Amino acid sequence: MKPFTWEGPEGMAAREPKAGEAAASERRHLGGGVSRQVDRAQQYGSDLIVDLLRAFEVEYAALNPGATFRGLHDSIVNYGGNAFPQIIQCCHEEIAVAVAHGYGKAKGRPMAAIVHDLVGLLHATMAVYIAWLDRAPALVLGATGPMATEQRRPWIDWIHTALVQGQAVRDYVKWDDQPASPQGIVESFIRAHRIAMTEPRGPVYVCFDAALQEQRLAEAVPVPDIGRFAPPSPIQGDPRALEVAARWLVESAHPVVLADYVGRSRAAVRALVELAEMLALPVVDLGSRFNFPNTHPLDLTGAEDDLLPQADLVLALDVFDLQKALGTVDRTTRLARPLIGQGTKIIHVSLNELAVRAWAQDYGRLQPVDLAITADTAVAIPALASLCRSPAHGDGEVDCTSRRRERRAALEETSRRMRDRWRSAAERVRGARPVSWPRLAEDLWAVVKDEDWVLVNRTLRGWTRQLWDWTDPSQYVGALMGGGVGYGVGHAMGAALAYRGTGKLCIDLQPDGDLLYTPSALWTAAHHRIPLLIVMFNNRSYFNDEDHQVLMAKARGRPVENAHIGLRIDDPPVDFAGLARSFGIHAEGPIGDPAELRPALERAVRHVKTEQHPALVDVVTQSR
Ligand SMILES: Cc1ncc(C[n+]2csc(CCOP(=O)(O)OP(=O)(O)O)c2C)c(N)n1
Ligand SMILES: [Mg+2]
Repeated sequence: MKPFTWEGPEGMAAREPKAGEAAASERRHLGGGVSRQVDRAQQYGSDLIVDLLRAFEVEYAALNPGATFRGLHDSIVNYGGNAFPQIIQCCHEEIAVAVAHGYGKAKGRPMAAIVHDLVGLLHATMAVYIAWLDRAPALVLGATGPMATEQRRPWIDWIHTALVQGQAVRDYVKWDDQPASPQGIVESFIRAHRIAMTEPRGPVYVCFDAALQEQRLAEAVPVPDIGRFAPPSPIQGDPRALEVAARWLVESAHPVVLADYVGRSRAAVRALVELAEMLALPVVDLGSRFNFPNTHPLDLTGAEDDLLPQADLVLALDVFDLQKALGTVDRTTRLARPLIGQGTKIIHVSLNELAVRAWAQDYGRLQPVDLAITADTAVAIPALASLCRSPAHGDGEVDCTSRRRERRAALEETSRRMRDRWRSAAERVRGARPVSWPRLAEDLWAVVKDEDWVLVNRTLRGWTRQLWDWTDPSQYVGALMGGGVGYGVGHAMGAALAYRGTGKLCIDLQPDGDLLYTPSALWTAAHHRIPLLIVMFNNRSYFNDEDHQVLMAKARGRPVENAHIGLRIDDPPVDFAGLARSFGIHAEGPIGDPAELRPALERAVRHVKTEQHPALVDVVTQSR
């Protein structure tokens, strides 16, 4: 009997590359120097790890090398033939994990990041934390000096070994383990994969003892049929609770939908569109994923300040931080104020309760909710839509049909007016020098709108959503949830790896300060021929914080002229195009004259498409 496997939310890749397509294209460009001889007989503990990676079709392993996994490194290359997984050589462990994070999000299944013992793991920690916050699957594989102390090399194997290493990330991975035998490796790996892929998804860490990796196996250890260890089917909400939610939705006069992580599943987005159309619901996309097409007249993203105070019901779908979603914050006092009224009912459908840990306070402020439903929105939204469609929730005594028609007309009008405002605001700054953010969004749109594009890092503070047509979940991999700077380019490269060979044009909207943390990622992009269009919005500042210093100065009556100290990146200005070229990447800039922008973007897009290689355009922009 074949084991039942639930297919899970669809990955967002437009087309799976054919077997070996991406690797073959890379080999063509990397040239010779690689022995074709591959040893296919499993002999060592680390060969077994490669068999497991291959069984799960793990395409890539991002790594920075280290002696504690020299066994595994050798096995990937000489036993696995550097395919499934293929090594993605990174210059920093934070980049390696960011790549795995971006890939897992875009592909819907994990790749591996291999991090050297304690020092590599400690470098990787912020990236692991961000993957955790973003609920993205990632296999973080680590290594340790031998636990059998007599097998340790003096000094280095002691200073780089901790008891137990997983503790460094335990509070922000879904699971960690350190198997102690070949059979233990099998069980640990399979369990880790399943846990990473079970919603809410996340990174896992498995640490392999160096001696166990290098141990000669008396006989080959078989990998079981992994089909029988698939993740469980998704969690559906309590039917009675869904019934109540459907009734409240149907009866509400002023409902508002807030959608945050819904876009993990294409089916959920489809069902949300259906639900919104059926009941004339305004949808606000909070942006952790692509949740709702902006071309839909019921997309009211940006109108929440007007809608929430009127709302009698809020349907929150997979919202990361409810307090933030339901209110507004005063930047000077840091105090949050709710936008909803006292009597607004709140329904929250999410998996948040399953991701609570005591260490990170990522669960946010305690928020009263009238109906909390633990469920995966991938199955709960379709269920809600079908309940609302059923005759039991028909019009009843209230004339819902005409009320909804009126509501929809009013919402469409609000949406039209909001879009007109955005276009006029963009028009007003079109000629600004250096380039304004809306101008950058407009010129880039003109260049990519006929491409099969996907935004793999940022949105230009929403301008691309406000001025472009976002029609499909595969056009945006979602926000970087961690707010940790230094992360964008690695994450973007991971997503671009997931899409390599699919014909999609991957676009990284890249701030300057962020890139300066991890510029060596550009070398990896060039070396592995990752087709990625990097468009910088370079304001020559850590401007987010400059803004805070201005605010402090004003609040305290201190000189605003000092607010740039420790924050500007303009003396000297960084030559990002020169930096990128030094890593072997086609690059242009700095471009501050808006008239030069579009031709440079056109050349860069052509380069990415024809050469299947990264390109960077350094655009000097307004601060914000
Ligand atoms: C690892 C880390 N260090 C510091 C910060 C504080 N921080 C938040 S935004 C920001 C500025 C980032 O500059 P840039 O990427 O150029 O974006 P800009 O604000 O200029 O648009 C900093 C330093 C952070 N969030 N994460
Ligand atoms: Mg900046």
